[in-house]
Amino acid sequence: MERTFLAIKPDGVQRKLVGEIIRRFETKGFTLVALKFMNVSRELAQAHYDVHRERPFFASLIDFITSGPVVAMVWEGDGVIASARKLIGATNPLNSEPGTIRGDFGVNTGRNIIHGSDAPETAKNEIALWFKEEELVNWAPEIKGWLY
Ligand code: FUP
Repeated sequence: MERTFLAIKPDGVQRKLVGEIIRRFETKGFTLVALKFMNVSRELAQAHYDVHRERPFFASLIDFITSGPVVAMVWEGDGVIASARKLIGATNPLNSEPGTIRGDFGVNTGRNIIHGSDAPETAKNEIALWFKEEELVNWAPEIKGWLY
């Protein structure tokens, strides 16, 4: 079963959107595999955003993600990587549709509430970067037979 890494960023936490965001993934039908509320070290932030290291916004990206606690999560389900990206909405808030998390709650490209892995390889790497193997909870909700 496919897994993805999601993180509610400091703005999502400060704006009390944690419950609302988790609700969207639960009600869609995905299964929570791991969750922790944590401060992000600069080392972890830099490793997470390594692909953006040469970009002009890299320093502000690191400052932002380390500015307050985040909710790091792993979710599981059929097609969860692409589906989560759809539920999250486009990076540029001008392109994020109403009904998506960014479309409903965000107006700023930098402060865009939530991160979601963009592909299977990234998901695998991000889950391994943020979580230890023993923090991933293997379980199957009883409702699963009604979804898939
Ligand atoms: P996303 O996958 O939608 O989170 O977006 P990216 O991986 O392309 O970008 C990662 C983060 O960099 C975004 F959350 C916001 C930030 N960013 C900027 O601040 N400016 C840009 O021009 C592009 C991205």
